[in-house]
Amino acid sequence: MTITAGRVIVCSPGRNFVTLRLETADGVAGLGDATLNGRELAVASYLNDHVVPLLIGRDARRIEDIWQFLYKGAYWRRGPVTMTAIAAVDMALWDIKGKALGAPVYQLLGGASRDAVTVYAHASGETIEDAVESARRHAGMGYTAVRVQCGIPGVERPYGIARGDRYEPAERGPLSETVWNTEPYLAIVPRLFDRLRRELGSEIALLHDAHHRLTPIEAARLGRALEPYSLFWLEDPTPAENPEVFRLIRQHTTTPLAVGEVFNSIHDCRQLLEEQLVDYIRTSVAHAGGITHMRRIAAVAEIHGVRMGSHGATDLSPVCLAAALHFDLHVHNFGIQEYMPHSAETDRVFPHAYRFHAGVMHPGDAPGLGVELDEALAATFPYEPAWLPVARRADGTMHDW
Ligand code: CS2
Ligand code: MG
Repeated sequence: MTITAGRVIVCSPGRNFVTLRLETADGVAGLGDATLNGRELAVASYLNDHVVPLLIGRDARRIEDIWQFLYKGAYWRRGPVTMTAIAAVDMALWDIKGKALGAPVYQLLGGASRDAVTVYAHASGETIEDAVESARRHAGMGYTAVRVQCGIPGVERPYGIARGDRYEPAERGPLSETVWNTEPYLAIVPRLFDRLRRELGSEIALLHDAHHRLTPIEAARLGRALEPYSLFWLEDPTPAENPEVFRLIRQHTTTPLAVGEVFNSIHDCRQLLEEQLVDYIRTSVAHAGGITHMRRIAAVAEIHGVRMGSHGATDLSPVCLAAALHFDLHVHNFGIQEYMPHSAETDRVFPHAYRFHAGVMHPGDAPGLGVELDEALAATFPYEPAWLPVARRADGTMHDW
């Protein structure tokens, strides 16, 4: 099982993806997702220039040792670029191991802890009425959980509102600057959830993403205002670089909190877990060191009564979604998985075994991760620079996007 080659494939079937393909002397190849939205080529270079040359000749079966080799061996630890590159190698090695042993990855992890993985959909609309309608439509498609975002009076292009049939934050062409205003946001979100509960009832799980835009006391105020509507979670209420600020939010509200989509390591999560300052950790397999490192985060979360809820935006490729589904199906302290269906072009470039039915997903039973990459088709969708927008307050001050 000697690694003989590693190739980085950058393609843009609707949006940019970076994929690592590792090959072995036995003819078994594996895929890993290395997409870091808006900073794609940095990871491609890290892999091509600094990782792949070191992998040639190594035993692909030694997943743990290769993880430690890449993490400790670089001397420079953590950070999104490094951890995304390590994650891509890790996913590809689990894929290879599964294919070599003829087993889906979730079986290698210890088998299924549940029959299927509950996912939440994205519902959104410019107005409360449109957002409620979108949530109702998703409930009609079988989803039992929906994240709901709506437009904010006076805020042009707020976060999370679908344009056309899907939400895609990265934009091709010049960088766009949006304007943010917290007060009208804090006023409208409780009204949105009041309508949702009145119209959709108490059964459906409702989620909301504040996308790191609030100060701790604003987040506390929103959490408290949302308590009557029993959210499944309030996501990224405030930037989480300093975990201590979550103490203040916790003092004021029982609305469950979720964080983690920009985390890269267990060290980002540790204090939040130890002090039980959050209820869900939402790290992604692609940005937090792969399946190998996600297992460690989940193990620490479990002893503190915190559940996992993998980030699953469309900027994570089908390879990452598959890896997340194998992990979710297995991990005992699973919460919920985000699911934003990829575009038809993306699905054609990455044929996959995972499937959605009636609000739940299953990774399928194909050996490995169960995702392939049609490289000839991928080559017809060359990389196109794209940027995540930035946000400023009305007086021009940079704000968290
Ligand atoms: C988001 C993402 O899915 C989510 O919860 O917060 O859409 C996020 O904005 C993107 O993944 C950024 O790349
Ligand atoms: Mg989010």
